Amino acid sequence: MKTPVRVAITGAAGQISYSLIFRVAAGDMLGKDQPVILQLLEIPPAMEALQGVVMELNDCAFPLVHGIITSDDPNVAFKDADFALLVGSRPRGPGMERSDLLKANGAIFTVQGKALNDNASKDVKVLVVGNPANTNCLIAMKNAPDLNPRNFTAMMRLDHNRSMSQIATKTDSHSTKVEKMVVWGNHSATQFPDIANATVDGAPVKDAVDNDWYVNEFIPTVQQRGAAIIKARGASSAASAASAAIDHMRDWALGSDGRWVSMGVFSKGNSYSIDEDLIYALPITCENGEWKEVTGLEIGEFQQKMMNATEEELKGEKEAVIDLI
Ligand code: NAX
Repeated sequence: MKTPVRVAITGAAGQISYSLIFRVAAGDMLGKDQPVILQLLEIPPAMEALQGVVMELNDCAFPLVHGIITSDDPNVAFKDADFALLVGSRPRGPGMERSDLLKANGAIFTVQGKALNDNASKDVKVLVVGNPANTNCLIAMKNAPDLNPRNFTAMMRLDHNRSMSQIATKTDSHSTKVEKMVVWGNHSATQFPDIANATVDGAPVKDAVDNDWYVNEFIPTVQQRGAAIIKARGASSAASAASAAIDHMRDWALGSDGRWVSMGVFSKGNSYSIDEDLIYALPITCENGEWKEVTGLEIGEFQQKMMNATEEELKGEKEAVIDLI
């Protein structure tokens, strides 16, 4: 049996975590042979609800769970963490401007960045899910100067998975047959799901679908999918977001087997002329616990325009929190 690893999850009493924690505990993220110690963070008003989650976790008698720690102190929850999934964040309240939301979350992620810096394993793998995920990730990263910036990533995998599913349905194939999909930029409505390199059953997707569908249906459907789910379900994506977080961390930790995935990563040194001080989603492969940018892709005029738009939004978000980073 392997030595247990420590997995910290924030927003642990929230709806995404209600799917996520149980899948981590079942071994879906790190493998069926990897024991875990769960370190769950919440804010004081949600600690009672979190105790209910812990009771259910205990009732599952998961063989891989070797300990459960709960806390409302990030210094406790991140102690020696090998993995940190930052799910908890402040939702947008009535009348709240986007800049207010950025600032309210900024306050959370400065504290959590410092707590990771001071307490987590130096190799901690951090995934930020809580929105605005890319900018929250940038804030956490900047507040953790002793950790490698490459340890910090933002979740774009839900957008990536949504794209693959839409293509599979359109081409009457299966999502496992879709490869080399890229979602660039911000996890927001400016994200750019790009099929220029994508293949389905080994053949170019752009030959299998018409350009009008791609530009006027596919891209807006993926960009607006979160809103469509809220409209249908009366609540935001939860199980699919948890599943994407599992996919992201599993591939990062255990490798993507040469498959391209989309991850929001620190843009320093990127090969696509993107501003070097953002968390921007790029095409990535993972091997030996490291992520690597897919380089050398040709960027056409339409792609450049779409990539610039999402970059501009990220620059604007960064400006709104500049005093926190
Ligand atoms: P919920 O409101 O159900 O849960 C959030 C939990 O976080 C609450 O229990 C709250 O008490 C806790 N929390 C708030 N501040 C905290 C802090 N400082 N420390 C620890 N816990 C804290 O939201 P849920 O539906 O679970 O969504 C969580 C976040 O994921 C939201 O910001 C949401 O917008 C974001 N999403 C991100 C996605 C992505 O692809 N990156 C997709 C899904 C989701 O929309």
